[in-house]
Amino acid sequence: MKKELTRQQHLELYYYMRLNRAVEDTMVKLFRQNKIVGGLYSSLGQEATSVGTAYALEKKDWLAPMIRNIGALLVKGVPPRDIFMQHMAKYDSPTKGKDGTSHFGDLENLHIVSPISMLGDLIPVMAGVAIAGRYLGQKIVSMTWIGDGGSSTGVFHEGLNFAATQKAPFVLILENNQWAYSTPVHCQVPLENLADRAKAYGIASYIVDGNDVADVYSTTRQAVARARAGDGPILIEAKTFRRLGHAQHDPAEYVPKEMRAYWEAHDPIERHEKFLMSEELLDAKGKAEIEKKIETLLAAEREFAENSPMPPPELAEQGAYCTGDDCHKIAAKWERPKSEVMPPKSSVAAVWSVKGFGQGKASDGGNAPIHFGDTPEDKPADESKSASRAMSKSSAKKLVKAPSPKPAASRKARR
Ligand SMILES: Cc1ncc(C[n+]2csc(CCOP(=O)(O)OP(=O)(O)O)c2C)c(N)n1
Ligand SMILES: [Mg+2]
Repeated sequence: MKKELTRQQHLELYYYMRLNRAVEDTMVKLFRQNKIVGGLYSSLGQEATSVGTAYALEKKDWLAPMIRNIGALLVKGVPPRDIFMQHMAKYDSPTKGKDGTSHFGDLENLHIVSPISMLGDLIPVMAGVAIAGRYLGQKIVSMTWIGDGGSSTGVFHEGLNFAATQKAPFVLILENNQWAYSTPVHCQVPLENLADRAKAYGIASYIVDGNDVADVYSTTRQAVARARAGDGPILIEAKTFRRLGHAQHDPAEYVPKEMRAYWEAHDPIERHEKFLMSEELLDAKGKAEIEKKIETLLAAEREFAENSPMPPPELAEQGAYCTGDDCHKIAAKWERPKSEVMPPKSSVAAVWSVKGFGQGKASDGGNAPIHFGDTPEDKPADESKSASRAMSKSSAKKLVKAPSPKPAASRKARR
């Protein structure tokens, strides 16, 4: 798979992984200087997963990061200064100092949905984003990440089931870093491969070596293309390892030494660098240039962040409640005149659509699992209302027992 990538792609993946690590190293220094006001989570050793997956998206696509996805934010175009200021709760940060970690997004330009702390909740949200994009004819794909621990939440399953049923163009990255706080995977889920969770929802899945950036990228690219083409959601399990504790406060002494040693020997940046050198895609001079570029960039970004003021006290009382138009300005980007796609003309064929979607038909032409039958079109509205009223009174009970109820009546009986 490595050979499929261009030299530029290989080098960009390397650059973003190095940038990801350098940004987090800088934040550890800031944390130790007491300049970080919130929690600080590390993605040390997981950079290939964050970077390789996000790199497979197009500019118009949407993502929602989790705490260990700073790499994905950098790939999507978030400047390091925003990440520093956000963690330092500075006034110029995306949340103007109101949040001390990674709870920020950019709906207008970068198409990033802000995460919240509740694990799994981004899954139905991003499924919704994917469906909205389809409705607007935008051909977008949405992506979010979930941990091994987070994959056991109820909303993971509800969300994935919803996305699968709706055939949402959505890619979910299950970042299996072997630990959820101090709980190892085998103590919280009886599966060898977490990708098998996809089987429950009838969707495709992949397993990748989460520490091999080229593998992560190539596989995610395939998944993104399939989702965009209408194949429905796809789950990718990236097998990787959380090299540090849950956050700065956790020395993670519960991790067996051999396990740590194994994964340290599979560092994603070192592995990719070795590959680049052996293929003569990078040499010592090129490496030094990349290091210098990152050092210069981060020095300037850090200086900007440190010089940004703390928010004024009066800001605390603003923005707590929605104030109307000045609060949320999320405007849909319509590709066609609204009148063409809004009711009553919403039956106009979409620019891009899933075959059979909305007509009760599955992609193979058969009835979709959620199909209850077509409403007869030839009856006047009043007549069909009174017919269904009569049905509900006199025959609903009988219909529940009937071996093959008429579709419209079965819908009534289920209520
Ligand atoms: C619904 C929910 N339950 C519990 C928590 C508390 N919590 C935050 S992170 C975490 C561990 C998550 O582990 P995992 O999903 O494997 O992600 P990792 O930290 O390894 O990246 C827990 C239990 C939460 N934020 N949300
Ligand atoms: Mg985990």
